[in-house]
Amino acid sequence: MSFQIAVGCNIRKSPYFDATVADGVVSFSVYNHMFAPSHFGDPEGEYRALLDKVVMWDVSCERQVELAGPDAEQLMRYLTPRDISGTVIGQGRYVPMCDYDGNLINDPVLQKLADDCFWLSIADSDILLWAQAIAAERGLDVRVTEPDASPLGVQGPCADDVVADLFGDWVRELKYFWFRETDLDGIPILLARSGWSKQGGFELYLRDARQGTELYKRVKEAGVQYGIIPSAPSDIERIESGLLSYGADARYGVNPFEAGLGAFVGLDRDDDFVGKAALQKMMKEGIRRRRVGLVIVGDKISGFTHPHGIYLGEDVVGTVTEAVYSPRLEKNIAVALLNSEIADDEPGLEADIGAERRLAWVSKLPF
Ligand code: THG
Repeated sequence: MSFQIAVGCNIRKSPYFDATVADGVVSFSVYNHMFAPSHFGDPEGEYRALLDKVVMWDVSCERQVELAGPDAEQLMRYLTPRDISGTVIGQGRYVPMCDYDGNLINDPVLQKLADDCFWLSIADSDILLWAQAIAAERGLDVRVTEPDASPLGVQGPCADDVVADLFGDWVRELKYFWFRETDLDGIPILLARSGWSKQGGFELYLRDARQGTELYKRVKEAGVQYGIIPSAPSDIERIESGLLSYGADARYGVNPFEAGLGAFVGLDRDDDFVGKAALQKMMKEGIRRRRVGLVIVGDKISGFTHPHGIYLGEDVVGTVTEAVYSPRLEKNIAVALLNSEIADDEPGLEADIGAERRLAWVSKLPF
């Protein structure tokens, strides 16, 4: 393709924007109305560094939505089908969100900062407006705002060493999705054990956008001895690991059962939440399709830019939502939404990969 996206004022820039440009970012995507690095020129090398060493990535586009005030918890409970009771201050939770028809509209990570203050670290959709409207229409006493908080990810087997060198050995004890408010020589940070890979690591939520370049530099310097390189969330690793990419694998019209997030839907909750009646009905009626992994035969696939069909003969029986070549598995792997009546061992499936159809079979997620 021979076009570019203009770097204009209508799309927001991360506090790490200048630092990633200086570091040689080659490609951005747009996520939550913000430029988000997608690679630094060598996606496969970046993937290897994530598996073998450590990478850092700007995920400032995972914007925060803050719910603060006496009714914050009530609003939080209403916004997600997940039962969040028992969540304590300092703890995070994965909390998919639905619309009133039971469709998935986001899959944020919730963080409880205080009894009356929650953050939602959102995927790519406008939850700030949604939550503001629901709070106002329900007459709740809660302020819904975007705080000054921008996650910088440090992921990979050496992530603990890098982050411990910066903050101290206490970080090694932090449990998955738990966090602590701290600082790095005066740079205010919420430090969480989290991140969009299965290689382990942390996210440093910078709480002063003016200090993005400085924080980026400090993390990089601490990582040098461990071989850190700049990167971005890896499509290859996230597909191998079966992590959902809201926006790519599901956008409007996919429900959490289809998306494989049924475990996070608390249908037996006593209290009401957005989408409850619709989700109960879906549970009763069963789902039409489900998210699966696919192995696609043949040469290395590259550059999957939009969803394609899955065929059984001439019938379209699903959609491939993203496909990559996995160097670890030495196979083309994909995420797909497959019609429920197709069995896991169906031998005749073909995936459209753009220029041709190729034989494909279902594989469990994670690969
Ligand atoms: N960082 C931050 N916020 C985010 C993302 C991020 N918000 C949106 C999106 N990415 C959230 N997506 C996921 C998806 C899966 C997981 C975490 C974030 C995950 N899931 C565990 C798993 O699949 O095994 C299960 C979690 C659980 O059991 O509670 O880790 O990258 N800041």
